[in-house]
Amino acid sequence: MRTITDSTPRKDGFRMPGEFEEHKQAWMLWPERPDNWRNGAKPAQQVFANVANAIAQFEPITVGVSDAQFENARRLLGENVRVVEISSNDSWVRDCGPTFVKNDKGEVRAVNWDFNAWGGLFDGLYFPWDKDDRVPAKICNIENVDMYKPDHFVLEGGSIHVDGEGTLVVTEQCLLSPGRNPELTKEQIEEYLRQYLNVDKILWLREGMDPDETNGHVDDVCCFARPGEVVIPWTDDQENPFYRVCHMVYEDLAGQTDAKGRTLTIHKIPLLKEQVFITQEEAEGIDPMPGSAPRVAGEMAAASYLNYLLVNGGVIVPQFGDENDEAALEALRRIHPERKVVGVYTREIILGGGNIHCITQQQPKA
Ligand code: KQY
Repeated sequence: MRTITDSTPRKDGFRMPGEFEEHKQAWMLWPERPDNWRNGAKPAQQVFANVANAIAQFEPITVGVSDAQFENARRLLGENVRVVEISSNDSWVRDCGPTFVKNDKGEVRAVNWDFNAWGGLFDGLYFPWDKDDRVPAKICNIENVDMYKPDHFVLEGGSIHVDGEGTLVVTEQCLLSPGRNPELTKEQIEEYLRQYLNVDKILWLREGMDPDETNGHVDDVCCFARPGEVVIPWTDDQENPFYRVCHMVYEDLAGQTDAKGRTLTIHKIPLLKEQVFITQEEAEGIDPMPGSAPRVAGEMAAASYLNYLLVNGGVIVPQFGDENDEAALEALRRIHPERKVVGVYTREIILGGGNIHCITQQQPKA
């Protein structure tokens, strides 16, 4: 495996494929830190296993696990799930993992961004994050994939979605946040994105849904179903706390064209009817630790059905026990008639700060 510091994917003809393109496999990391996952992470581990086992119905899945958790993870994960030893600070491989890129010959490489736990010492969620920051290199080593290393550029995978044909969607709230790359201007950030994702058009949304956790990652509010078609969450209920942001996302996208000049088709999927609030009992199961953002009873989670993962022939969708669970699945069946839509109950993951998209990372087929 080579580390490439003197070129970029754009210069070498590599681009980030859309998530809807064919995957070789998906990656996950195993949760265990008790200051983020309640009850020693036991309930979360069962849900992570359910997500991995659901993905395994569609494509290979590899889960990175610490030595201490190897036997436990092996017991909960299906036989068709590959388990490898990778130490990490937490389990958000979407954000700390590599971003894979591919060229027209089908060769695959990766980009290893800097990771600083969603804002570093400014407003990051835990310290230290050094093990997370080494995850991309470890995955690339295991896969023998050459890896681009930009010169000090902080980015998380959950803050980007591409159409694979030159269009990228991001939020200003996240990419321009002071905890990421405060020394860079918006134009300089755009140049990094153009070079390392090989995109020609960047669609800037103003905000995402979770200002506190990820500074508004795009993967709760917009993704591509296929080139020319985006999906956003929606509600007409003005009392819904996410009404304002959904409508703002719609305004930012309506009438926009993509890199190929197509006017975007905007698909809407429902928001939850009732919000998810962390209960007293759930909060009491978390071990507070210095250096980690506290989780307190009554806190509202940024729960979104949009934090789903596209897999080969399928869509793995968060479910919350909400009145709109089935409507979200139905909407995705209409948007993706070519895929099987599978729901997984993920309250435990949203209590930890994310959902299915945040805990997974796709590796394109070479
Ligand atoms: O992508 C995400 N939503 C990750 C959130 C991290 C939460 C850490 N407690």
